[in-house]
Amino acid sequence: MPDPSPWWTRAVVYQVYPRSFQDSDGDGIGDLGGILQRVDHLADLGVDVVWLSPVYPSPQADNGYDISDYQGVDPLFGSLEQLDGVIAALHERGIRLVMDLVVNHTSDEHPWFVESRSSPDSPKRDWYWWRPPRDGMAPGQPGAEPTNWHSFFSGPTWELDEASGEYFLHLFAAKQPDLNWENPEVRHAVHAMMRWWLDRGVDGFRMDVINMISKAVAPDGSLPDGPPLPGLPHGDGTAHFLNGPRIHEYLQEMHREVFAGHPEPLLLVGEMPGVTIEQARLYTDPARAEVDMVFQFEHVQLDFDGDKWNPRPLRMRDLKASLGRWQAGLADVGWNSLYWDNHDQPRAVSRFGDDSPQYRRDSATCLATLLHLHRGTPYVYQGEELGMANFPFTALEQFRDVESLNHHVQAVSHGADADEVLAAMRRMSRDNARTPVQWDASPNAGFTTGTPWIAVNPDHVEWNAQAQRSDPDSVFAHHRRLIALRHEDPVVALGDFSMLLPEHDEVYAFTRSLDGRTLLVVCNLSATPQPLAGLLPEAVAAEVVLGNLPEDDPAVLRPWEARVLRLP
Ligand code: ISL
Repeated sequence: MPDPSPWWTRAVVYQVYPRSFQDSDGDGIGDLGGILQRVDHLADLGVDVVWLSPVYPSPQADNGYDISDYQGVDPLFGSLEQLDGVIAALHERGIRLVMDLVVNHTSDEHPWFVESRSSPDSPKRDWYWWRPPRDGMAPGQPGAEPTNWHSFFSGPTWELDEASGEYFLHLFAAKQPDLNWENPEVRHAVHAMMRWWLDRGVDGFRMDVINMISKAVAPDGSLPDGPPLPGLPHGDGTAHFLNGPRIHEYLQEMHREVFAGHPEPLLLVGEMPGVTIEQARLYTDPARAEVDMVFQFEHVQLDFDGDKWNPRPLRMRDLKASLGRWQAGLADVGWNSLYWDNHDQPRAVSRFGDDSPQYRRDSATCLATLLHLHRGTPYVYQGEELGMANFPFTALEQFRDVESLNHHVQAVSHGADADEVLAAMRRMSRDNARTPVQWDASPNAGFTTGTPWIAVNPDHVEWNAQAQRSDPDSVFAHHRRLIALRHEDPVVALGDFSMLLPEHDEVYAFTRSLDGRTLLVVCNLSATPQPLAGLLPEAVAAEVVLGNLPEDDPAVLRPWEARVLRLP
C-alpha cells in the first residue's frame, strides 16, 4: 500500500472552461478578468483545485486545444499578468491552479510547425510526423494517406502539404498536427516549458490525451494500418498510438526532468482515452513516478454504440459494472478521477439524470452524491454545481464545436439523414457543456454584456447561481455539503469501496469503510419509489449523515433520493 493519503485524495477539482465561464470585457467570450470576478463562487463551493482549460495563444480551431504559443495568454482571454493575478487570488483562498497541458499536438500555427513545414530539410522537420504518400502513390490521390487511421474529429488523420508532397499526422483536427515525441528535442522543449509554468506558480498539469504521445513506429519509420471501421473509408489506428511502446518511459522522464524535487505539492492528471485498468495501475503507481491519477472514459462510453453519434439508452448495471471494476482495480494501487461532466461531454443531469422540471434538482443532487462519495478525486465541471442541463438545440447554426460540425459534414455527405444527425448532435454534442455559466436571471445570465459566442440556455431565468447560492436546498448547497464531507471524513477520502446490488436497475448502493467505520450510500436513480426494507434492511435504521431530500419514511427511497448513512 503506497502513502495512503496524498493531499489530493481529500481534494475536489473544479474545471473552468474559460471561454464560457465569465466575460469581463463585453466581447462575448469568457476571460481571465471574468474568472477573477468569480473566484469567491469557487471559494464558497469549497473546492481545492481549479483546472483551467487552455488560455494560451491559439487560432481557436478547437477552442484553445490547438496552441500556437505555450508560454503566453491569448489576448482573447487577457494577459500573463492577469493569469498571475488569478493564480494569486486562488492561492489566497487556498485553491491550487492546474494548467491544461496539450502536448500531443500543437496548432499548425505554432512556430515549431511553421518551421517544420517550411522544408523537408528544416531542422524541425522531425518534430512532427511527416510521411510520403503510401506505396509510391501520387500525393493527394484517394487512399494515398500513409496510414488508414480515422481522426477523432472525422476524416483521415493525415493532411497533405502541397508544397512538399508529404503528409503530416493529426489525430485530431487538421489544425492540430501531432508532435513527434521520438525526437528528444521535442521532449526537452516541452519539459522546459513545463518548468517555466511551475516557476510561475502553477500547481500541476492536466495532461491532454497524454497516453497518445508514443506512436508504434517501426524501425524503418513506417506506421501500421488499423482494422477497417464499419461504414467508414478509414481504419481504427488506436492500437498504434494509445498507450504506445514508449509512453511509460516518456512519463517517467518528464517526472524526473520536471516534477522531481519540486518544493510544493503538485497535481498531475493524465487524461487517457482508452486506458485499461491494468495500464492505469502502472501509470498511477506512486512507486513508478508517472502521474498521480488517470482521467478515463469508460463510464461515459456506455450509452452509445461504437461511436458517440449512435446513442442508445444506458443500462444501469453497465454503469455500475464499469465504475465498480475501476474501484476494485485501483483499490490497492493507483488512483482515478471521478466525473460525470467535462467540456467534452453532454450535461450529466440530462444524460444520467432527469432534467424534467419535476426531477431536475433531485436528480442533479442524487448524481452529485454518487460523484463525491466514490473513492477517487471528484471533478466538478462549471455549471454542474448549478444543475445546468443540455441546450435545446434545434438548428445546425447553433453549434460551434469542430467535432460536431465535422461530424455533420461527414455523416450527411455519406448519406445519413440530416434530421437524425442533428438529433444525435443535440443529445451528444460537446457544445451542451459549453454554453455560458448561468450566473443570474438577467439577459445572457450575467455572463456577458455583449453577444455570447454561443447561446445562453434559456432556462437560466430559473437555473442560476444567484438563485441557488442562498438556498440551502439548492444543487449548489448540496455540492458544498458533499465537498465539506470529503474534507472532514477520512472514510470518504480513503475508505474501501464495496458495490452492493450490482444487478439492480434503479438503486445504486455501496459502502465505504475505513478503520472499522462504514458509510452506506444509497441512491435511487429512477422516478420509481424503492422500498428499502427488502433490499438493504441495514439502511432503514441507519443514521443519515447527508441526504438530498428532507427526512421522511426511512423505509422508502423516493424518486432520485440519495442518502449517505452511517452504519453502527
Ligand atoms: O471529445 C471527445 C469525444 O467526444 C473525446 O474523444 C476527446 O476528443 C478526447 O477525450 C480528447 O479530449 C481532449 O483532447 C482533444 C480536445 O478536443 C478535447 O477538448 C480535450 O479534452 C484534443 O486536444
